Amino acid sequence: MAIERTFSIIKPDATRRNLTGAINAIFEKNGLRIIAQKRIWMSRAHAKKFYEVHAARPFYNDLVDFMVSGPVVVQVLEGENAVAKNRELMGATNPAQAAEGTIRKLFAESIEANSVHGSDSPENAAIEIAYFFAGTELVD
Ligand code: DGI
Repeated sequence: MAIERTFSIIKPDATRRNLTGAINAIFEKNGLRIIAQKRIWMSRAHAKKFYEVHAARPFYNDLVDFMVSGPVVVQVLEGENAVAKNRELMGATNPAQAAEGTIRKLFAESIEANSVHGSDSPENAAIEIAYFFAGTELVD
C-alpha cells in the first residue's frame, strides 16, 4: 500500500473545547503523521469556497457560519492508506451513527458540530491540501 496524504480540519467546536491534542493523539497512535499544520480563523469567503460542493444543500449557510465561528486547525496527514484511514478514525458524519471509539463518537456535539473534516478521496485531498498549504509547508 502506497503512502498517501489527506487533508484534515479540527473544527471550531473541537478547538473551543481544547480537544486538538486529544484528536491528534488518535491520528498519531493509528499511524498517521502530521506533516503540515496551522491554526487559522477562516474568512467567510474561504469557508464558502471550501464547501462549495454543498452550496445547494439546505444546511450550507449554517455550515459556513459554523466553520467561521472560531479558529480551526488545518493539517495534512500522511501514512498508508491515509484517506480511508482518516475517514475510519473520524467515524460517520452524524455522531449518533458513528462507531464506538471514533473521533466523532467520542467528541462530536452534533451532525454539524462534528469536530473534524477529512478528505473523501485522494483527488479531493490533493485539491484541499493545495487550497490551504504551499508545497514548501509540507515537511515529512
Ligand atoms: O465528509 P463528511 O464531513 O462526513 O460529510 P459531508 O461531506 O456529507 O458534509 C460536510 C459537512 O456538512 C459535515 O461534516 C457536516 C455538514 N452536514 C452534512 N450533512 C448535514 C450537515 N449539517 C447539517 N446541519 N445537516 C446535515 O444533514
